[in-house]
Amino acid sequence: MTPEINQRVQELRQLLQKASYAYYVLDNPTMEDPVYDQLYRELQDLETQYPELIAPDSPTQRVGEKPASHFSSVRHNIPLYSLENAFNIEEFAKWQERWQRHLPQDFPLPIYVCELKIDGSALALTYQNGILVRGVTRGDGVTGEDITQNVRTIRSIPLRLNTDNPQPIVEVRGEAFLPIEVFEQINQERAKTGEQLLANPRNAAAGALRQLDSRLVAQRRLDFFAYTLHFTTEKSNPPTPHSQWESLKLLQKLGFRVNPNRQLCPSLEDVRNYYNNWDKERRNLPYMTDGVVVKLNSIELQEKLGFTQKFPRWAIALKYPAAEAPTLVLDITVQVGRTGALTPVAELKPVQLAGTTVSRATLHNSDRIRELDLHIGDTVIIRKAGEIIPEVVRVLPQLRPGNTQPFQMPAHCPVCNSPVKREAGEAVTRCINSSCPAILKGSLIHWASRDALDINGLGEKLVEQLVDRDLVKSVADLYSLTPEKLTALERMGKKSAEKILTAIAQSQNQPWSRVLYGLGIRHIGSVNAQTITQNFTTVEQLSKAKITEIEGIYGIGSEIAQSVWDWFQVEGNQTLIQRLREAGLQLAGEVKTTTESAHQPLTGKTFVITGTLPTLKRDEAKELIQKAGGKVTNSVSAKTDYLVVGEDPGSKLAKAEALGITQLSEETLLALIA
Ligand code: 0OX
Repeated sequence: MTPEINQRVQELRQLLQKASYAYYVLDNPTMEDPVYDQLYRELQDLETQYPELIAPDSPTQRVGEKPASHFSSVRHNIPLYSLENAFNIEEFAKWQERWQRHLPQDFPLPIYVCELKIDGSALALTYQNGILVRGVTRGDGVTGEDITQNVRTIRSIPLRLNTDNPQPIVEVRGEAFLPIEVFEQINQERAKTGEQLLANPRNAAAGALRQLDSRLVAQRRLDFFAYTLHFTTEKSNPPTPHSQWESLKLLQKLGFRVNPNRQLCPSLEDVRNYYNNWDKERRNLPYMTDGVVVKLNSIELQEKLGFTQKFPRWAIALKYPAAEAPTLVLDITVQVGRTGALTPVAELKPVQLAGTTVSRATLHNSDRIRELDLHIGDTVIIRKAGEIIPEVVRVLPQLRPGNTQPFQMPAHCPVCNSPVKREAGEAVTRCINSSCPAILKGSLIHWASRDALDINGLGEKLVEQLVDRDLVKSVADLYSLTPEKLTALERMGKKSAEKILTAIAQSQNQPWSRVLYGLGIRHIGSVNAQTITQNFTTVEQLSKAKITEIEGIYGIGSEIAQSVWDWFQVEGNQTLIQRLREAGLQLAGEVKTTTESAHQPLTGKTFVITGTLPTLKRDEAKELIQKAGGKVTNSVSAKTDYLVVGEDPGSKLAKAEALGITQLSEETLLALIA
């Protein structure tokens, strides 16, 4: 290993760290994804070649290679206190009077800092000489679980603090959380692949953090807001903050994401306004909050007031009441999904909850009903879990009428009446009759969905009719529908029938990855389908592949591989593939694009240069690009991959912006071809 290689590794780390910080913490990306990926791969290759260069703060070290066997229980460096709760401003005023008694009577009212109370999982992070060395769950506040490997996967947590004067030990606290959008995506994906839905973002985040396999944690895309900063050992010139407000600013400087919706509030009136305002506004936030945290700003005052047995005297959680309401369970019905999973649903007496009328709530599965001890006729408390899916929280047994019976999951499918099955170790009961109309309807809707074959107009109502009238018994039958068959249906004119048949015919051009996703194989979401089809470019290859070969694909685990393999073993599925082939669907095609450029970093890429570059002359830049396998042209078009931008760029920049073409600085260009 030469000093040049070492220097290159350091340079790559710095570039990637800077880009990652801009993307995950500042929400202001400075580097395009393909550029990031290429630099990342270069760093990875160098670290594979020279393992002695691997360092714990390298961006490549966020995800562990293999799962942990367990988490150790460790003692917190500083205990994590919980917060006293107030549920309205009057309770807050009483708390204010209480802490004021600890101070002289004429003590002026100090300033508060109001922060949003993020509804996630508290984490304690330890940085030693600026490097993240430990991440621990709250636990009981004195000891927690060491989940360092999982914490490292959270991109907005820096692996190295952004400072030239790292203190020996820095302790940072904050809240890890799952953005609502990610939570919803995960649940949509789970619904499609027949997995149990996650109850709410908080549980989903806590569950993810306790996964032993950090590769799975990384897939959850957790985020983190920091709110407490401690220096436990002091070196010369520790940048000791004097207030919570300064701490938050310093945390941000050190590289953490700090919630921007904080506010200094000099009076109780200001706190009241903040609390009331965010009760409405929080519904527009991309993450869950369950209240606000009010803290005394002055650290000196915080130290003076200290702690009770359980809580700091200088902070309080001013919570919003949970969206809960009592109602009556009129019935429990059972739905059958595309995968045959039977989901019990509570049919409720309609009730207002957080602005909407709720008349149904999921009961997940029979275990959950047993846990709740729920009978039809019970009065229950329902909650909008994470304000997203209504669920039954508990039963009020004192209100149970006489003569009710515990609910029994049916032994037969409520749709096709064939016997149902519950696999050992699984919570889900399934209908295993593959020609069950409920399964068929679900499969057709999935086949037509946007990320699958994207057949416009083939919605729930039409699918109902097609299946109920025996016009369609498999997705392959869609391709032999005729205008006559369709116009015989309710509310179907000649024009609509033509439109639908055209949409069905167009789906024959959809790529092989979408067809694979559309087949609805368990655990195969659209991302997995793309990964698999990049590696198995024809259905023949995939149907003949061994489990180990499927598992060998990066990002595809054993459960997924098993599921694909199982699917192709079923004779009926082989027949389906044959029929889809005859119908003209794409069952081959996607090729990995990265292999062709393996030896030359810019092979296949077209560049345009505009403006004056800081160090290179135009011709020099052109030559460098060409030597690295790239092509340089004079004008921007849809075929341009990158625009290299210098000072005073010409009209090419506007055109590239309009076409959404990736822009590069000279620095990034050089990094790409180095
Ligand atoms: C939150 C949150 C939680 C620090 C000392 C007592 C409470 N969930 O967003 N805790 C704290 O502060 C701790 N701040 C927050 N913003």
